[in-house]
Amino acid sequence: MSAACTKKDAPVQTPDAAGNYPPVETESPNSAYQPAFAGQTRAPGVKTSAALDAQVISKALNKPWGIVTLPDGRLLITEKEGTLRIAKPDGTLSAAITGITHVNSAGQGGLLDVVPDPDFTANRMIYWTFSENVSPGNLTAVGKGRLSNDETRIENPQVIYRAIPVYDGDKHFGGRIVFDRSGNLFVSTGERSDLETRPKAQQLDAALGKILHLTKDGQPVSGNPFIGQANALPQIYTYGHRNPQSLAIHPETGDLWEAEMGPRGGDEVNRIIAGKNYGWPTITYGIEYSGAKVGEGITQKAGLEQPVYYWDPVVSVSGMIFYSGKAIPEWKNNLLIGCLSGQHIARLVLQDNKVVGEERLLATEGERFRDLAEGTDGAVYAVTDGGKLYRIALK
Ligand SMILES: [Ca+2]
Ligand SMILES: [Ca+2]
Repeated sequence: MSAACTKKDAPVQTPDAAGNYPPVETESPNSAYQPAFAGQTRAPGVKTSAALDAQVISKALNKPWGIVTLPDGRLLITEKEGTLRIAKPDGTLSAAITGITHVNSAGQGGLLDVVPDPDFTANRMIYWTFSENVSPGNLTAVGKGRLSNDETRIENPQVIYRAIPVYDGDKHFGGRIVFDRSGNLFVSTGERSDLETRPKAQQLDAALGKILHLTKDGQPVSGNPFIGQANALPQIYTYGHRNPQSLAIHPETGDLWEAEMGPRGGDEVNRIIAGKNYGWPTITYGIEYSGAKVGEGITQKAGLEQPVYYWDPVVSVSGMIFYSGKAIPEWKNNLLIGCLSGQHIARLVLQDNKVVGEERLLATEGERFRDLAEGTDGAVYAVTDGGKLYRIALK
């Protein structure tokens, strides 16, 4: 099956002199807020010029959440209920890989993201995030273990980090995990959604609503910004996040980028700088799902970071990657973001750390795109809530 990348019934558009199209979003915003700078939302539309081919190479995944490429080109995929699968680039799936226990898969929880160790070929270690039952509730936790030689189970699973405090809820676990270039981990946590826990995104004695920087043993990375500060957790890297569902390292600058689900009209992309406060819930674009304003209803405050980009209405950002340009050269260093309610893959063109172009890919598929990976072949692989695995390459 081949998929077009724009709506079949979309009017024929012609680009302006700069090659830009109208912004891809045509709906009215949910709020009356204005952006802090030009291009912070509704960037010019762009269109991939090469002909793309998107194939559904498997429909047999059970609620996939995270996908990542292994050094041999196969894909490691988490399933929310607590299992993993390995997919070959042709879509052939392994049996369910077991051994990860104590996963609470209620609501938005479950076995979430996974990454292989940078030395995976030698040590077969993997690291994952999950929502763990811890009396009297649950929390986002980070585990590690070894993929058995026969690839049927995870050996010696250990929990290396628990994002306290425990809370009895089923929302906003965050849960992306990536390696930095030094062999340490970045992990995102959500603020657990409820008004009771929301303020903890601003509190440094709680690991909710944070980006954490951890060693492979869950310890603070040397140089973390709050080490030695009273009443601050030394694993914290940045704070003021709502539900960060996306982390990726820029292939050239090495910067960490993040995207998070905001309130109604407030999904964000951020460039993450150690020690900074990304604002939630003190400042935000968008409004409560009830229609009320969030807090004081302000979008800017001195000392709090502005998002690089935001969407109003939201697209429900999920897993994202920077694309290398290997097989699709015109996407080099673009950000590709799986969107859930938006039911497309957002392609953002960046220049000087700003968004200068946006495209919606696979928007006619009707799928909630949960996470993406770039294969060693340069193809983009994407998993959907409906259990599909896509392979996107040039025609
Ligand atoms: Ca991933
Ligand atoms: Ca923010």
